[in-house]
Amino acid sequence: MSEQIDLAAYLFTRLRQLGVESIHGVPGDYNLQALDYIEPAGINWIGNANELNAGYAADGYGRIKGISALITAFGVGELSAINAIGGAYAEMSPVVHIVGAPPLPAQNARACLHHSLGDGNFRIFAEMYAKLTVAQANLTDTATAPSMIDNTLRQCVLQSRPVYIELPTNMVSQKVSTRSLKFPIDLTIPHNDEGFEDAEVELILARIYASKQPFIIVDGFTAALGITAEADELVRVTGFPTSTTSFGKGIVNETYPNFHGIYAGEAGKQVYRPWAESCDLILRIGPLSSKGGKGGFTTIPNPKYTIDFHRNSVEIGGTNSFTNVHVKPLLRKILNRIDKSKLPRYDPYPDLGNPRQQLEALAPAQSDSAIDQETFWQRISTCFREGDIILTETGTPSIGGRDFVLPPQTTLINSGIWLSIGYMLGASQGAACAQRDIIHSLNPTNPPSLSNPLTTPTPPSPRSSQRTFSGRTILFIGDGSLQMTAQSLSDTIRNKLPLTIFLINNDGYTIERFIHGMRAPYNDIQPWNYLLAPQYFGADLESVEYPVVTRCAKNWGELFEVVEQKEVRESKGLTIVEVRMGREDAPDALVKLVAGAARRNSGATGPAGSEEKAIKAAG
Ligand SMILES: Cc1ncc(C[n+]2csc(CCOP(=O)(O)OP(=O)(O)O)c2C)c(N)n1
Ligand SMILES: [Mg+2]
Repeated sequence: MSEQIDLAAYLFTRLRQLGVESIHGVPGDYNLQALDYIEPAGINWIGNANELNAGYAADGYGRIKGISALITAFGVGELSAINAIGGAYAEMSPVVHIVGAPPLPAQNARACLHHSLGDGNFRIFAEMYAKLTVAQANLTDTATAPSMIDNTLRQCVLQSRPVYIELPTNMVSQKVSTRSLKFPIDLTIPHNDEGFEDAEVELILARIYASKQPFIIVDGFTAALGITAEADELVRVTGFPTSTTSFGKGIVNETYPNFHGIYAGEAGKQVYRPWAESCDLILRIGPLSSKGGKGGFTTIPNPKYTIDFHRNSVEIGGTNSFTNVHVKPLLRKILNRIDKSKLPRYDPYPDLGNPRQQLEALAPAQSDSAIDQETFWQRISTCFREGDIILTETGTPSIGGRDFVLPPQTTLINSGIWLSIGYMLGASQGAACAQRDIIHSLNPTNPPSLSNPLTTPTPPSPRSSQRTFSGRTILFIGDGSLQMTAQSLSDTIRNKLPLTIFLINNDGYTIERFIHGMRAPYNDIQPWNYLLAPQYFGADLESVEYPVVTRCAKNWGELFEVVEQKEVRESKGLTIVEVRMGREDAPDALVKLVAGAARRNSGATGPAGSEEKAIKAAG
């Protein structure tokens, strides 16, 4: 083995070792030379049509695989991707953003180069990115570059947030030592101080044993913190009534009898709220925020009785906060020590509803009736299978998807706070790609055919405990959102990624109509011939290997017929099912949620009054 390697080869080898098997991005100055090193490192080049979609796709890939990479041009490319990186930061997705920077001599000479602002300042974009990434590396020195790369990648994985690497063109083929490549990057989570952790564990266990009405809420950061398995075990072992937030949906096995759907405060099911508010212990795992800034600000039943498990801290009762305690080993120790005989038992068990039974209790839909938002999300759940990756875009899909009844071993991606529409179309391309890469690497008949001996196959993501992959990625997206990033379909087709899209065509921005301007022209959009998109984007409509299936359903009868079709169920290629729904139809939860938003927009801070009044004011 040679002792030296080109710097770009070092970087891509490290990425491959960490599990990046496909890389997203767009060529352009000053990254072209670096792109030549991608394939030799055993990484597949996706080649997106634009950087924003590439960034969204990298985010989706990272949420499934535990790491992803994106490469863009300096200035123009990186700024196009910055919305995606902001979202990855906010929602904890591990994306390595590599920027091909101008050669150092030109930077030092403050040359007036294209893709710069022309003022000789080459730091400005890095400064912007420093605010949206957890670590940065500017690879200007061969002596320090390997350790800078290693440290940056380590932070990306451990903090599950984006990082930023600048690779000046003249550095690409500079030689660096291969010494560290022989050892994997150390990804071990720091140990907790023994005595301190013991005290924590005993305190939390004492609170659990003393409680009379405990409740578990699993939130969306659970996956990013790598504690999916621990959360699932806690739910199973304690048998405590459990909910997730919409961001955390799909993380724990939703077939457990003690799983009761989404808890969403004032926007959720009302039968549930008084019970939740009278709980004397709420264990919140991986909360998005400690202040409960979502679900209409009412998603924490009672902060006084809440124990929040964050990445590096535990907050008890909203007052007592322990920092520098790593949640994974802490939860593991709690699970190891838990004495089941001391756990409080519900007798009788509260009637909190069971999503599966609610689905079974639905009256059969009338074939010729319009497809309604109130029951669509439950009814479509019968199509889901173990191993599916399901995405719901902001708009009626993300709210409606709260009612999905998920089989075990499924992953749901739902935006928790960034809510940038169009994200899910790119993310679904990335997730489908990650799923394909995982299936490929899990198959023992597919040994890694890598020309670079330093790249070794890596196990799939530590983020999820999902071990079954169906090969299907299923996206629910509104017409307005699809129009934002439609070119992403081209990336999916180009890479022959299996993807099923349920396009909710309700003729515009329905969620916005409910917030403000029900019939206002700014909530209308240009109606597209959506089902012609594959043709426009150059899909081979005759292909057997990558079949393109497009269908439209205007009523329940048509929808049931479509989803029963073999080619739709198999979903081997690109499948688009256009689902027509009413412009002014929305799930009940959305009506309540936006009523809260409308109240706040008008300056109100008090508790919910009449929902209808607020809606009327909003419309
Ligand atoms: C990048 C971005 N621009 C604008 C918005 C504001 N916005 C939120 S939802 C929405 C409409 C979504 O419409 P559609 O996808 O058709 O879903 P629907 O509610 O109609 O089902 C808009 C414009 C946003 N969240 N993100
Ligand atoms: Mg719409």
